[in-house]
Amino acid sequence: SLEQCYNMMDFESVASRVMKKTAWAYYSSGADDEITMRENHSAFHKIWFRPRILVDVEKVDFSTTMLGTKVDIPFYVTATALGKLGHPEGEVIFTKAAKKHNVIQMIPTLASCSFDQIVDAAEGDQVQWLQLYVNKDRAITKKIIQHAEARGCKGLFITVDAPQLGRREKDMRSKFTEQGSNVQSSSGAVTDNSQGAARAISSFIDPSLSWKDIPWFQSVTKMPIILKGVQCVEDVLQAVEVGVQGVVLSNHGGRQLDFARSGIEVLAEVMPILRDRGLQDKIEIYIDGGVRRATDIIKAMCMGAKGVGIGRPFLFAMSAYGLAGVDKAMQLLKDEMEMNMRLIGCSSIDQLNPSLIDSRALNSHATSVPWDTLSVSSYDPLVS
Ligand code: HOC
Repeated sequence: SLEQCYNMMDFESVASRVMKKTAWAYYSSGADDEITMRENHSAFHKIWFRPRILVDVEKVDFSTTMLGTKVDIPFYVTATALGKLGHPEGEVIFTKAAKKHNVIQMIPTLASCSFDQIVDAAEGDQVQWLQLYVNKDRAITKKIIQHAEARGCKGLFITVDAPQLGRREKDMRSKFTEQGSNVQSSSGAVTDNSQGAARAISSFIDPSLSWKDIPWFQSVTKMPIILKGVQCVEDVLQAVEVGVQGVVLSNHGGRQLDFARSGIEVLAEVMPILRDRGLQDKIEIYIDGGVRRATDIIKAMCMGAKGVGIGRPFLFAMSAYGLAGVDKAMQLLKDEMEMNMRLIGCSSIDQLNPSLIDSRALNSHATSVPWDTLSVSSYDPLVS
């Protein structure tokens, strides 16, 4: 029951049992052997705390700002496709939970609800961002961007890690046929259901997208532009160079290139170089992938992230318990955050800094990811 969910993993466990097999396959799958998907969370296990003691932590405030918006806690609901696979109300559940907890929702291009439904579900001055897959037809892309800006979106997150779809074999095996989604109308997607959900919805995406296109995006919108899916410091430096406002160090939840490094590991590469060059205030650095605990959030903030994106845990909470599930998931993260801030001796986000962690083990690729053969080969081609 919901009362018995004590952490993000509990929601995942319930979702794996209550979701339709095809829907579970789509949400839970990663690319190839799913090494990156598992490493995303395991990488946080290589970072340990160096707490300070005898600090007054009676009052703890973990609010912060992201792209100028004040939020209660340094996470945002990152974009995940096809919310109605998990729950008939789809992404508007995230909108409502994000409002209640005062965090930002990133609206996916490939949402099940229409973009306008998701914006209409927002209340008052609630802030939303747009995640963009760039369509081969730039007129469609321009229309989507300008509509989002007109409807009040405060950030444009362009996905740059998906020129082609990764192989998610669980999803491919489930031969998904999707119903009840308006993906086709909102994104121009072409449908081919024979290779799994992801392939069915992704053929409209432009693989020729390049750095040369960035000035065009800057010319069609005043929204801050953030590149989502950056994976090394060279590309962060180039992002600073072209004048975008942020990057998300992300490997798409381990769903694209297997053996891509975790966001937190890339952060460890990026921040010292940005600081050395005095560029740390020129760009906001976000990470996503594998965030399951407030300690993960705190580690990223200590290393210099501006915030973290959380995707699957909220999808699973929604699939298991609807709005009540997502509400509880967010509250659990807030509760964990308050306690762990106290335990490391910090009463506000600006006190988090690299001296509070020991991340020396992080860049060692003697990875601790358990090799779970079942997760990649539980299907028996002779039987199914
Ligand atoms: C090549 C485009 O983000 C997912 C979604 C949709 C994928 C589109 C990839 O399943 O990861």
